[in-house]
Amino acid sequence: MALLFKADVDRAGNWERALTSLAPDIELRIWPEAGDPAEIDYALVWKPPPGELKSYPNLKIIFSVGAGIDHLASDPELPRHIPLVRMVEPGLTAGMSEFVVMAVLYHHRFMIEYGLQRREETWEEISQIAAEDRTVGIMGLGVLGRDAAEKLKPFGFSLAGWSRSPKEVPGVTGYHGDDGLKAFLAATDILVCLLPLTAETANILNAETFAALPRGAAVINVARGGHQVEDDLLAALDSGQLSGATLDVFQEEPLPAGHPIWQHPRILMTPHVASMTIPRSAAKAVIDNIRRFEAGEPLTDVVDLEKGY
Ligand code: NDP
Ligand code: OXD
Repeated sequence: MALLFKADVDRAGNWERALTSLAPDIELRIWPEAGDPAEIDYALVWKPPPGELKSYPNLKIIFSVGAGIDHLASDPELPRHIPLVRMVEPGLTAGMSEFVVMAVLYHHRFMIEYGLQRREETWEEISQIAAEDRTVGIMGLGVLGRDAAEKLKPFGFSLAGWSRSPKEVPGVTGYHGDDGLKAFLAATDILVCLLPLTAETANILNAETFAALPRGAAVINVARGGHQVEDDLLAALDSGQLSGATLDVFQEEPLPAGHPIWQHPRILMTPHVASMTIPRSAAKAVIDNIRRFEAGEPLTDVVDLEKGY
């Protein structure tokens, strides 16, 4: 039995240790040293070259190293009859919630304003706002959105969530579908995007969306760059409709040299690191699913390619 690994070469050693200690019976092959393609049963991948996955005739499961699978789903040659499993693992979830809490607090406690003051050597208090008087609205109430909401609860924020189908999350006011979007945005002071990138959600962070938020709202995008229309975001920041943004993802990554986002004083940016899959905990998620498959049990976290997530 062989598992092909094609992902971040820097951490291949960590993955190898984690996978082989849990499943010594599974032979690990690190791409491009795949050996005989017919011997590959499983593939664990992040951004494989387009068309690559169709070259393994006996592939049984494709595992994505990331939670988002948009880059795999957009491969026209993806073997769509093979189950595609996205990454759901506690390390990735915990890291994302840490980042979201950090960014929400950054905007809530006026760190953008104080950063601007500091540049001007200005010393000025801004009245604190109680957390309960701020609504954090999370777009996407899936694995990551729900955990972020749980981690924000102890601070006392008012919480809202927007999903495709209705969701009951205690302590979170739920909105759903296109019909629920305007009301969700109108209620949101700090918007967090944790949606998958699909045909429906592409460019959703646009001028119309920003205009539907209360004036001075902040936007945190930790999902995909394809969700944001960057010119609209810059215009909304420059007009004061938005007070600030935290961006971890960009339409083009790495962000091109000279792009206005690099220097914008109202943007906190990071290079697509809001969260990372942790090999130790992720290997367990992968091996558990392989064992389920071997036992003829249903797999968990299989992507619905029709929905795109
Ligand atoms: P899930 O699939 O668990 O959740 C997706 C959520 O989005 C669901 O609540 C779903 O609604 C909702 N949704 C999907 N389409 C729509 C739509 N058209 N309208 C309204 N709501 C919609 O995903 P995860 O929480 O695991 O991950 C979310 C994304 O985060 C990933 O796809 C990935 O792109 C990104 N990510 C980014 C990372 C980074 O470092 N920047 C790291 C990890 C992930 P419903 O519940 O009704 O199905
Ligand atoms: C993911 C990511 O989707 O890291 O997991 O972006």
